[in-house]
Amino acid sequence: MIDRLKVIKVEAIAELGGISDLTELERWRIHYMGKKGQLTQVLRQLGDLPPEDRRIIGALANEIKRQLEDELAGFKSRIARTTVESKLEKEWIDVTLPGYPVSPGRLHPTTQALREVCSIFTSMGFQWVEGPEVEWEYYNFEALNIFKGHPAYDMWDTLWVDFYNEKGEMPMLLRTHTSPVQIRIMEKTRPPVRVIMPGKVYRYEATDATHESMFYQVEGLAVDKDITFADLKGTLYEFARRLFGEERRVRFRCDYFPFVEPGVEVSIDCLACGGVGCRLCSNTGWIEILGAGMVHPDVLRRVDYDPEVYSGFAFGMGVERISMLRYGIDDIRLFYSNDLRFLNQF
Ligand code: FA5
Repeated sequence: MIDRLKVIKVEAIAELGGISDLTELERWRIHYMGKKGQLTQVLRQLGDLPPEDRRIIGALANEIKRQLEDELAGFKSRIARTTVESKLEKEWIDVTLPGYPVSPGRLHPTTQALREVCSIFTSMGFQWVEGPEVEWEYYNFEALNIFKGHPAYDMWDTLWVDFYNEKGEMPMLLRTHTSPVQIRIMEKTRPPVRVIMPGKVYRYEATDATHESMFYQVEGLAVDKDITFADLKGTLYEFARRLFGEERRVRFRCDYFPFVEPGVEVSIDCLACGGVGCRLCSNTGWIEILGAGMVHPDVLRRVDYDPEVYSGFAFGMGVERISMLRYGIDDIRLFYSNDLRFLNQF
């Protein structure tokens, strides 16, 4: 039995030398040390031996078993090491290579213009506030003196939302201008009020080179004792000069908005031709930038401001149109068509 054990040991170690993968190794283990393995069979027969032989042969068999187990463990760790090494060899990367350039992006031209416009007004003491884009009919129209059936409803072709107040009487809409924020602010505050209200507005209209169905406006409102039309003019002159340059001329002409009295349209002399007349200004020499006026007394009354004590002015401008003028952009649809060739220029 001793010879048999020695043969098993020599054969096992020799066989191990020719093994190259883990599957073969497992087969080897089962062959020698599995339940019916060569070595296991010898160990099973130990019980039949006289005690003296059992002690000697048992010690030898256990010693051989331990040696084979050590060989097995050593082999496994060698295979694992070479597998990792060859994997590293195959999959190496050069970590010193420069990465792909990542474009940090930039602000959209509308955002740039909006921030510039608002920073001019905040430097004059106006506070920046925002209101909801989905608005009640009351704030968008009635609170601003635009009543049902009034022809002024047509001035703001509206996108209605299928949602009503609890009584089912008042629908919601996508606000057609930023003027409803005037009412929300005045309802919550007492004069003096000086706010600018930027945001998105929506109109149900066919788009063309100067009309979008979604665009941005910046609204302004100042209410206090003794505010006059001269304050409105002074503020808007200052704004136009700071945004478009010291040499700009500003024109005020009568216009109609139901929530102001008097109402005006404000234009600057054409940046392209200097006022002589060209295609950009339709040969008039002037380009309209905003609507404005003195807050109508009925609007003040509706928010519980006494028009005998308080007066105010308001204005509203289209932000994309301001950018178009400054950069000579001839089609408003470029702003939201996501063409990087256009956007990268700003
Ligand atoms: C108004 O929306 C008034 N709420 C402005 C106002 C506020 C008047 C406070 C008096 C007091 P209007 O519809 O004219 O007015 O629009 C104001 C500006 O928005 C226009 O001068 C123009 O610059 C811009 N605008 C109007 N319609 C469009 C459109 N479809 N696409 C892009 N810009 C537009």
